[in-house]
Amino acid sequence: MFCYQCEETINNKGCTTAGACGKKGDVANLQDLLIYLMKGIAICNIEARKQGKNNEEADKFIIDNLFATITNANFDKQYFLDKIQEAIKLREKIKDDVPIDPQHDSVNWQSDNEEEIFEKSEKIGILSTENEDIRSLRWLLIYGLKGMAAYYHHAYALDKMDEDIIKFMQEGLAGTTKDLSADELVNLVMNCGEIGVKTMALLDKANTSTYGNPEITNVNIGVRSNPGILISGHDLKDLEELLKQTEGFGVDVYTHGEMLPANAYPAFKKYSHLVGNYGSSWWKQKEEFEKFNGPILLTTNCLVPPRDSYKDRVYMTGIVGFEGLKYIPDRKNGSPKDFSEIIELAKKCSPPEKIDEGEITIGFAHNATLSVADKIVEAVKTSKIKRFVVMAGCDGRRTNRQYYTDFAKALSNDTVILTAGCAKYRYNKLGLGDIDGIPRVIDAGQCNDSYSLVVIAQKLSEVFGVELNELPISYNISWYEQKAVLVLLSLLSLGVKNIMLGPTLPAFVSPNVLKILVEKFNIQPNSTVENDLPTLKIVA
Ligand code: FSO
Ligand code: SF4
Repeated sequence: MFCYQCEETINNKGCTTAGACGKKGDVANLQDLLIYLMKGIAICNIEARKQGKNNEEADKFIIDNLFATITNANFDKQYFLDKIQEAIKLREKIKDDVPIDPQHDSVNWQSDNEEEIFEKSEKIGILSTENEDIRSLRWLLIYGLKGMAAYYHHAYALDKMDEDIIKFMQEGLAGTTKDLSADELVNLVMNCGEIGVKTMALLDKANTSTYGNPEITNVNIGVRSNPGILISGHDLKDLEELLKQTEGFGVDVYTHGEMLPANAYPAFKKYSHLVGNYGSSWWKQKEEFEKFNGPILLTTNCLVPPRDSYKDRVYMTGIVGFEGLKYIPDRKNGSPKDFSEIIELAKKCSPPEKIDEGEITIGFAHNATLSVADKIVEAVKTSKIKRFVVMAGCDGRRTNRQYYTDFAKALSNDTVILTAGCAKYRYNKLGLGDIDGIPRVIDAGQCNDSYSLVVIAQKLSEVFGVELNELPISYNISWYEQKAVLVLLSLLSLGVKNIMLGPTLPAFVSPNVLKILVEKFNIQPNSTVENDLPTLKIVA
């Protein structure tokens, strides 16, 4: 195996025998083969689309399965073996409908023999592209597409679709099979950022038109005495159905990790048994799931291979996979998922053990933040707010992430943090206070809600009549997995410069590709809090 898609890749080079995330070598190889076959499907479906014979099953397959290969989403060997067979069938079906010029092996290769499948899976991975820079750009593009697929997946679950996004995903995949120059690949990567903004806007529309605009909300982080169900991941539709089905059973529902922002949506606030958020970010789940005592539903990444002690209480759904865990099947013919087994188990469980108490304030997506824009503008004009620092992105388990807590603590009282994603857990319980009622941690929501930060920045630039890069906003972004890659590319496509990225730079960015990013955008690695504060023009 060779995988270098996330920030935890071993020695910041690549995982080669097993993933630091727990992904086994054979699963990593099968994921590579599935991506390879999806490139073949993309090539075929682009042609089919041109001839008005687009295969919608192929569109959906690519979205779901790019998502399934994202870090910490699916560790299940059988899942990938099955999907490889489905991919071959699907591709052949398109070829039956439309004659395809066999331009690439991914359009032709097939086998149902496990030995041959594993043999092939070792040959078509990342290292099969010899030129380091071309390899870097191809995979930068594929990782951006994985992020796009994840966000698009949530949008279409809420019936919001966009043909241009689907087309771009397939053209991007097909592009990685062609003999494109570095410049051509850079252009595709930048296009990926542009379509990334469009995808996040689509998801924002899907979420807010279905569940209302998030409201500024104080969320309980303590526990009650009822048994509970913990829901984690990013899928709001799963939460909606779970809340409906748990009503009236004396079972409480708590959010975990990236589900925290759901507490701010009007459509969810109406459920009195949605009682708050339990715990913190994804990597603490071993400890926190243990103490929760009740069933846990994982709707998306990030799943950490579970301990035996609580494994029986973990349920997966959607694209999440792990051998031996229970799975809640997909919706069929418009009927909701069936969570009754989880509810029955919850009734028999003890209530959660307290790990926190008090409240945190959330819900600063664009609508709520813009509703207090006058206050914010006034605070900037009177120098009560001197600077904003965008600290969006992901959290991770390595000790170097302490940097973000230290950074937040070192900020002076006239600096406001704008955040989204699970990165916030490094500082959202520090009690950093407020400036005339504006909290010093403005939490826009999940990582996909980074779009809200863009809308807020665009509004500020309009009000102050200056360009985005002239605003008193610094960017100190923490990344972990591929959704963060898409968010980064989206910011770059909007022309945002001087982004600081950490805690380490992506291993998949080669020195020459980094040079391009530095020359064009002045991307810079983080170092120490003392050094970075002045670099980011922040007064401590
Ligand atoms: Fe975090 Fe995991 Fe949302 Fe990621 S829970 S790390 S960028 O999957 O998606 O922020
Ligand atoms: Fe390694 Fe990250 Fe790939 Fe897991 S996802 S195998 S930790 S690079």
